[in-house]
Amino acid sequence: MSKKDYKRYLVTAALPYANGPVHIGHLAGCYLPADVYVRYLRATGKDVLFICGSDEHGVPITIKAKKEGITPQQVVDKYDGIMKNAFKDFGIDFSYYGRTSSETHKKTAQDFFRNLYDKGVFKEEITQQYYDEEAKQFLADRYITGTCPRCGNPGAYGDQCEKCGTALSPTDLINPKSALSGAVPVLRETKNWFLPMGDIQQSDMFKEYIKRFEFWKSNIKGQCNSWLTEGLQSRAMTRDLDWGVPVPIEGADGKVLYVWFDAPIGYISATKEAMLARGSSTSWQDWWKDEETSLIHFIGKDNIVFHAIIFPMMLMTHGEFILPSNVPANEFLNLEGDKISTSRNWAVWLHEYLIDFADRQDELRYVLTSIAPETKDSEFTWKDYQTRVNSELVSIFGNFVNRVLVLCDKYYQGIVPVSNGVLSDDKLQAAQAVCFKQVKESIANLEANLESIKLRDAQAEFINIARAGNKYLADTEPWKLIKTDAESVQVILVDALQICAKLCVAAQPFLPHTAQKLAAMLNLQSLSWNLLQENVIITAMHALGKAEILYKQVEDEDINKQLQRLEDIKKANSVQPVVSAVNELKPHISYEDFDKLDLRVGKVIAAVKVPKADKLLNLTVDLGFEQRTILSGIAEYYQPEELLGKLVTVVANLAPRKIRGIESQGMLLMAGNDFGKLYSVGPEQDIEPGSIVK
Ligand code: B3M
Ligand code: ZN
Repeated sequence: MSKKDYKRYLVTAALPYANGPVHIGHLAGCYLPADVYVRYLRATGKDVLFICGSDEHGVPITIKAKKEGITPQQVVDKYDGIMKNAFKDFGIDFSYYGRTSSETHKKTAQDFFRNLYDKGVFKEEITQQYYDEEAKQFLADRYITGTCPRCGNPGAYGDQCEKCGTALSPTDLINPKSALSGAVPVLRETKNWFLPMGDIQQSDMFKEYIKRFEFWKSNIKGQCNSWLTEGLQSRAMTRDLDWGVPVPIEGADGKVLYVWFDAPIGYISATKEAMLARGSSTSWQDWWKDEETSLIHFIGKDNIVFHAIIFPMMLMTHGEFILPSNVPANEFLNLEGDKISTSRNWAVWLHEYLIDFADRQDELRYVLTSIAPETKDSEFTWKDYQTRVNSELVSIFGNFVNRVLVLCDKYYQGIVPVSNGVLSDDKLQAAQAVCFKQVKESIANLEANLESIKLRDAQAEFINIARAGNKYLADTEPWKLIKTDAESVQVILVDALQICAKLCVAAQPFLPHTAQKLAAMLNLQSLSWNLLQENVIITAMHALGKAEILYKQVEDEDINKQLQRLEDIKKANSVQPVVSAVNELKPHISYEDFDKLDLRVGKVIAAVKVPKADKLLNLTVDLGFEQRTILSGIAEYYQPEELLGKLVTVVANLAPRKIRGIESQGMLLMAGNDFGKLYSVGPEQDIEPGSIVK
């Protein structure tokens, strides 16, 4: 983001699908960073609106409804409430939390569509789509299953084979079946309205807009640029479904808006509702139509293209709206060595955390910000949670504050003494100078990092302030000095109180519950951010409040309970696939059949992610006599850099196949089952690339 100072800040956090509860991956991905940033802006006195809400349309909702045997409306009613409450209990302080099933939203989304339609923005196209004659409806990609043409997995979906990672379209599937009725679907013609993204990409307004990518985080810039280099394709903004916002034009019966068309408009409709609740039907426009507003979308990395490209294209073709000034997207958070997964129940659920760790929201906030996946995927483990809470929050921050308040209570009965600021000898003065310098530097870094949304680094500086305070006490030992030099002790403790006050102010974005508690202990009325620049916040004769312990130790038994829970889930998950693996031994083949395979040892010499395909890696594999490009569906299991130099087994005579426009010239052998990690199969010893495997 440029350093421009805006009149107001409209911060959004991705609207979560109302089809399941919130877990730590969601929090670390966008809700917590958005909340930290918003709390910072508010503390600095900025005019901020923080918008979120439930995304209640789309196939994920209808699938959940089918699974639970209830209606989509019942699904969203249930989860909207659960999510909203969990966010609130955790201290994600939205200005407004809306929902996309609201009337305001329906009207706003329909008006938006109509506006673009009337301008002639959309291209009408007739395409062939699968239709279920029994269920009497067109089938969304996820509703069609069949055999993967690539790996033979009989349970592949119409948009993707989860076994080999190949991105598919429904017509690629062998023996397609409707997941609704089991019927064999038939192809039927249907008309839909497409956003011509390729054309918009060429427009001057789009070219002007993408200049701002320059100021954005490199993960977003990188993903966007790779989409743009590949060239954008038109995408249907309407779908043949019965759950969603009806398409508001003639001849569109039985069609709804594409969920990614309506959902981001949810930010606008929620803003309207927020302003209506404040008594104004027009002021929402200040937030969406005034260039003095900075629009910032916090999202997870799987939502980048929708927020950085498609929604801005919608906004710019509409013409009345501002465009995002930043889209801070985080990467993914893993849990105890594995990808977080709702369907496998591999998650730390927020509502469960809030029960097991009642009133310890800030501990989780602290840990999640410490490990925030700001630049690459990161990992949550309970052991690390315990270590960070105990050795940082408890031992550094909590301990410092407690020592200062206990000493002030003991020596001065909680009434701040007079300090002339001058210490009696060189050694004490040196300790004081070191401390002041460190605190000043840390505050400067903290602010710079918050400004540029590097929250992980910002929070580290916060702890550094407490660390400097602790060191000051350790160097000067006021508890010993009190016997010989009471005047210096007054100076030291008054200095330390100023640091406590600064910590209280600076804690607000990260640890809001703690900031409140500490403000009561220090008896501070204002926590304005400007106070960080003051030398004296707490003056002589000020009455301090009652000292309390800020954080409890996380005990072994606390985390063992959580680890046991995960262990149980792992066991439960591992039962089925073993059975199916035993069942599905394939029929015999002849030696001649086997001999047709040309298996070679290859060495991975380059590996990159394939843009837009979460599961695919593009590998360059050296076979000794030549180098091959091989696409492999293992991005979930391997970071590209882990593969560099690895010896792998390549099916070298597999006919080349185009995936995502890239020709894959072979396949890697991988070992694994349907649920866990895949492991590459390679020779036991270092051996020449190109060696034959037989
Ligand atoms: N509900 C996708 C998701 O939860 C989607 C975000 C919408 S933001 C407008 O990942
Ligand atoms: Zn497959």
